This record gives sequence, structure tokens and C-alpha cells, in this order.
Amino acid sequence: MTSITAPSIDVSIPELQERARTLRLHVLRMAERVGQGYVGQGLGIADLLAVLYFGEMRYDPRRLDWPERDRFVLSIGHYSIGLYAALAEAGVFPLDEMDSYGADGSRLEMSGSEVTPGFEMTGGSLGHGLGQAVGMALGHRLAGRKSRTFLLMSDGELQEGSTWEAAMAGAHYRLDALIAFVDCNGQQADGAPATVMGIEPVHDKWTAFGWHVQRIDGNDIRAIVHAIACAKDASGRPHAIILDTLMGKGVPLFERREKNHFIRVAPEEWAIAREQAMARPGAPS
Ligand SMILES: Cc1ncc(C[n+]2csc(CCOP(=O)(O)OP(=O)(O)O)c2C)c(N)n1
Repeated sequence: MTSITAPSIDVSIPELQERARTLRLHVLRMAERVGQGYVGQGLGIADLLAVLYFGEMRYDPRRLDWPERDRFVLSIGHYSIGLYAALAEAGVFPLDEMDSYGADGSRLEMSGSEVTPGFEMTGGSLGHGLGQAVGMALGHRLAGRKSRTFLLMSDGELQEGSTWEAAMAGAHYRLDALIAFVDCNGQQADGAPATVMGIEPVHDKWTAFGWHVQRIDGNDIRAIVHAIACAKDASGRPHAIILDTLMGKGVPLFERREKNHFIRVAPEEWAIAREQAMARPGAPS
């Protein structure tokens, strides 16, 4: 790959879809090693990560401390399996390192942290990502850098007070180089957010906090690309892109699970899952 990936999508939608399929296979490879995990999250967010890491973000996999790089901040440490897949595919660390996922002493822990090359923050304790991303975006501006900050947070994190304090600060400082993606997958550890502590109307809440807001199908690569382009055209406010995603997306065996937060998978199910992830949508089965 080129050393610094081009900003603003100079790759085709089918290429990005192919990347997303590869990321899903990487997620399954890692999860199979440990037989369980946050598989649904990794599969559900593969489309976003394909767009960011293989089209949109400016970064250099061989120079992770390049000050001008765009930042991807993963607030939700338990989604790290998805980010490991993207970083390995991008060449930040060797593909074979994925086989150490979850093992003692591995740099690929089940809940991601800064020991992993390419991670910008340690995210196990939820509700801190937006505050850190706001700080980073403000820091870039003060330093005169063009870097953009992309954040991925979850619907469960909308129940944290710290999220809304940071949202207020982001709007106050008019951080328009900050894009926060909110993964609304409709689940959290104890069930649906609606039954734990209701979060809707999510769009209206971000709007009321002064953000430029869009809500899209987070598993539609074309829609993700379009939403990022629209965010670039709207200056003076930070951007929230709410993603409606399906946990387990791309593997029907997992898409159908009622509780998908942390799954255990029977040994014989992995081959089926792999086969399903390899199938190209629309291709004859
Ligand atoms: C501050 C904090 N509180 C609680 C937890 C425990 N916890 C880990 S994942 C999780 C669910 C959070 O919701 P969400 O990220 O929406 O869940 P998912 O979509 O992954 O099912 C919780 C409560 C935590 N890690 N940090």
C-alpha cells in the first residue's frame, strides 16, 4: 500500500466492501482462537472501519507518531477486535499477530489499550472517549495541525454523563474537525438500551447540544462515505454520525442471536460462520 493513505475516498465502493469482508474474516480468525468474545461488535463495525482505514483517513502505518495523522479514537475498548482487524490489514502489525488475540502477554488484549500499535487511547472504562477526542481535536487546532479526529462510541455510552459534558465542550469550541460515530446497534450488556435506560431521540439530543447530526445505515458503505462528505461541507460545528448497525453483520448465524453483547460459539459453528462471511452479497450460493 502507499505510505500515506489518501484522504477523501479515492477507492471504489466495491473495493471498500471487499475490505470490509476481509475485516470480518479477520474478526472470525481472532475470535475462533478464544472461542468467544465481542464478535458481534467486530462484525457490525467492519464497514465503518473499512471506509476509514482504506479510504478516508490520512495516516502512515509505518510512522504511527506522525503528528499530522488523522486520529481514530476507539472509546469502546471491547470493540477492539474490529480495530485489530483493520490495523493488521493496514499493515500496522503483521497479520499473523492476530493469532495471539486474547493470549497472556499478547499486544492484542480482549479489551483494547495503548499497548497495541495504532491505538490512540485505552478504552475499557466507558464514557471517556468523547472527552478525549474533544481534547485531541482542540489540541490539533491550537497546534495548527490539519489532523481530523474520528471517534467511535456506542449507544450504551449515551447513558454516561461525561459524554454530554464533552458534547457541550465540542460545540462550544466549534470543533468541526471532529466526527463522532455513535454505534446504535440496539444492544448493551444487559439488553436493549430502551429497557436499561432509554437514549432516544438520539438525533435530537445531539442537535440540541449544537452538533451537526446525520443518522444512517451504518452497514451501508455508500451511506458512510456520503455522510463523511456531507460532514466536510458543514463547518463550524462538530459532527455526530449515528450509525444504525446490525451486530454480527455479514454472518447470518450471529445476526440472528437475540443477545449478542458477548457470545460463546460452539467449535463446529466457526466453519459455518467463515463460509457465511466469505459469501459475496448477491452472488449465487
Ligand atoms: C464505566 C463503565 N461502566 C460499565 C462497564 C461495563 N460494560 C462493559 S461493555 C458494557 C456495555 C456498554 O454498552 P454498549 O457499548 O452499547 O454495548 P454493546 O453494543 O457492545 O453490546 C458495559 C456496561 C464499563 N466497561 N465501563
